[in-house]
Amino acid sequence: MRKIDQKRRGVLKLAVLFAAVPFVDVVSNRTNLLAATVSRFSTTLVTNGEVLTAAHWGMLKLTIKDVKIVKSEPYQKTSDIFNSLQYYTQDLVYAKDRIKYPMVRKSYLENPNSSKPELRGKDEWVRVSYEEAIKLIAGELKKTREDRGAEGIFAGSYGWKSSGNMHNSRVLLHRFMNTIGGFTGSLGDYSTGAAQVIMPHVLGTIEVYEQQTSWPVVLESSKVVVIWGANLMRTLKISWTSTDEQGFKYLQELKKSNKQIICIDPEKNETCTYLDAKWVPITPGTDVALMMGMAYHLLKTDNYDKVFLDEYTEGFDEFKEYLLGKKDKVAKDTKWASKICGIDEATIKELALLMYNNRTMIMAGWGIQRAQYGEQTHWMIVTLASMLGQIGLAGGGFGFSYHYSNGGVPTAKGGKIGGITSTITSTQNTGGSSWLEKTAKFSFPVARIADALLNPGKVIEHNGSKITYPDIDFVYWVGGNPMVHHQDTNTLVKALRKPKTIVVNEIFWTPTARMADIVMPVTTSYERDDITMSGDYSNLNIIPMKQAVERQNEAKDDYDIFCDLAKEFGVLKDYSQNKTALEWIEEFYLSAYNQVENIGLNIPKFKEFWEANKPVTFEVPQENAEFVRYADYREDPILEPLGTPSGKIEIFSKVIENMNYDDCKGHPTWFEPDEWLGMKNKDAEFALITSHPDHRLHSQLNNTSLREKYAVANREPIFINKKDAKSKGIKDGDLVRVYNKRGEILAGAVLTDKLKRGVVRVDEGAWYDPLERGKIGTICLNGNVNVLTKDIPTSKLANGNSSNTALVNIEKYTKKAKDISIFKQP
Ligand code: PGD
Repeated sequence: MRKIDQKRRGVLKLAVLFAAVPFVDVVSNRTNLLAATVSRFSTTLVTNGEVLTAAHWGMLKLTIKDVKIVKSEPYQKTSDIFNSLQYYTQDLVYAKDRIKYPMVRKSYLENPNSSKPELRGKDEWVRVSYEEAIKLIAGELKKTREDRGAEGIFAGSYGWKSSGNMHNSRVLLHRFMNTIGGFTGSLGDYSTGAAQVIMPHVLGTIEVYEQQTSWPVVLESSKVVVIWGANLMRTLKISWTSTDEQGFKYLQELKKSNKQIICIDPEKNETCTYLDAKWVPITPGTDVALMMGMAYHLLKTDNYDKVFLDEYTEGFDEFKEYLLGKKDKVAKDTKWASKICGIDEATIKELALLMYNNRTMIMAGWGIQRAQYGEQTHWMIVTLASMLGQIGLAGGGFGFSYHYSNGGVPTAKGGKIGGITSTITSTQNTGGSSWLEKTAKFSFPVARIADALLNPGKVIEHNGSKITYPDIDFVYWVGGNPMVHHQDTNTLVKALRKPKTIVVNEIFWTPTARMADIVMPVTTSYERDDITMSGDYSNLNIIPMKQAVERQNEAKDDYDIFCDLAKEFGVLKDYSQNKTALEWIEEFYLSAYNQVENIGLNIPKFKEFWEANKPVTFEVPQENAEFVRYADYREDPILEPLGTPSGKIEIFSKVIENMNYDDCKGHPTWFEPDEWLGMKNKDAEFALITSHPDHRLHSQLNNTSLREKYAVANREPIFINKKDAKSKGIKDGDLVRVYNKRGEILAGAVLTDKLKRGVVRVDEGAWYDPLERGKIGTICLNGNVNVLTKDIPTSKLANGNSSNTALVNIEKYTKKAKDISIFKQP
């Protein structure tokens, strides 16, 4: 194996890329907490100069002029790949649609007991004082708690919030709710809803959020790289903490390598184009059928690793029976597969043999499991990879996180900062996958929210157990935008009419804030102190996120709001531990400081770090650069068993089989989705894919001037194959009505030959802008794709979301369209 240049081994250094920042004309920062004690020292604002900060989209250098942000740019570059998200901080801070003051829906303010919930989304708003808003929230929360207990309060509050281990709004909300007696929360997430539940049965680990075989190993050892339903060029622009952009660097090296790169995808996406890879266009939702065709061919031609299957897997024989069609009389051969997935038999066979005969890394994305029966995709990838027999070998096997948060970037040796915790007794670091922590008293799968609100008392199956939906009457949402992120918006509007009270802490007048009864104005992360690390897997940098500008209008930090609510409940001391945000931040830093000291290295003391305006950067030890996932298991399956019942990779799972579900059997299975291109009696013509956007983080940044670079006819773009568009009389730039039985949206046409015929793409994340506010079924003027998607669970096993299982019709929109108004004050 190639050795990585490690000249800087064992030495920690402060990054010196950032020149000294002139902290002149300093304005003192007010500590806005009504209740917590004052910090020992406080941040001073820069009047003119530069401030380092961080967002999900990377480390940013902000230029401040007269105490205002005038410029935002990347702090450093790692490759030639452009990250469009990094230039719009000032648009966010000074956005026209900032929530300026606490606001209450008129009918709710008049009488919370009879508040006309059908007016949510269209009622007038009334400005109230901050103190009045706090009292109103606390009073109604107390009433619901007395009437219904913790079960009646939903604070699952899913969302990507902002970076920062202190102002982690969802955790702050959970901490508050736990301090006053608990709440109903949610299980899992929208990203990997299906895979994260099935993988523990198959591999004994969640797998999707684990470190990958390191990129240097892939570059050294893989001959073939198969990118299966992933678009790294887009998704590596962001990270759960803050992207270190090291993945871009490796992508650039992959481009320069002479490896054979294949992209299996309905679209020749940016990554496929950048890497000049071979594009294998596939019908959406049929990857399992393709993999089964490949598996069948390997089996029939005796090109599969029997030794690996015997030693490291469980239940291949049961799967083999199914593959050969012993029971259902359907052989999953290449002819069968080709008919379903739209890829010719020769290509299927060629792919299978290429992957068997060469060291192959399968880099799979998550969009393919965000579909009905999504559990099957990743299970089948593991099964196919087991037949190839390269799991645990350098550059072989599979990786489910190369496209996310820079998975595969070697982990640095240093310390991890702490983070605010969701209970006052826990001390765990909530920086990483904090949203997966089970902190609530009662929970249901996150994407069942509309179903749960609409059907209290309903019992659902979930991963071998039964869950009863609680009767929710109070919803508190922070740091998320369900009116954009949840499937089937019209059903969600109906569901959000059920609870008595909805409170939202938000920065902007998002579609979700507009559906609330009480809205609390929140600071952006540039108006408060915080701290984060970059690189969720690499742990490369600790970044100070010092307040850059004054809080705008009456915006408060979520921490302030929850401290003041905690005061109303008499639990402020427990909640805040009498600490200001900066004191917490210092403590989080100290946690890393101590870890670093324990391994004989050193980093600056907190004050020095905080005032230096530079990240602390850690070194990567050589052994981490050589990491091969599952090498230990391969080396010694007896001493290093997997966490499955058999200790092996479970191609057949007795546990799942015993659940007796009709939509998830004991081995990978092809299930025909409710809506797909190959179905009989289709009631719509095109398969809809809803990828993650290139120029947003979900819905974040849709309200900035970056939108002007991609909006078409001032709407979200719809990408249509040129021939399909011609058959519908649609031209580039036309306004298009996209519709199905669930709803309709307007979108702007972009014609392309990079999409498989019969497929259209509208990215998720455009803000819902209904023609008639608050009305169910009205057209969305801005093109929120979830108006069209299906709100069904992936299966009874995982209950993940099925956002890529939908058919739509398209037509040129010839009427005069109303202009969008969602990015203005309501
Ligand atoms: P964001 O746009 O990031 O989307 O859904 P998510 O709700 O996470 O929303 C975050 C919100 O938090 C923004 O409105 C932002 O203003 C607010 N916010 C930011 N910082 C703070 C803060 O400090 N305090 C408070 N109170 N608020 C803050 C994303 C979800 O969408 C995800 S993760 C996935 S993977 C799904 N993907 C798809 C998909 O592929 N296809 C479809 N059709 N639908 C999807 N939905 C899901």
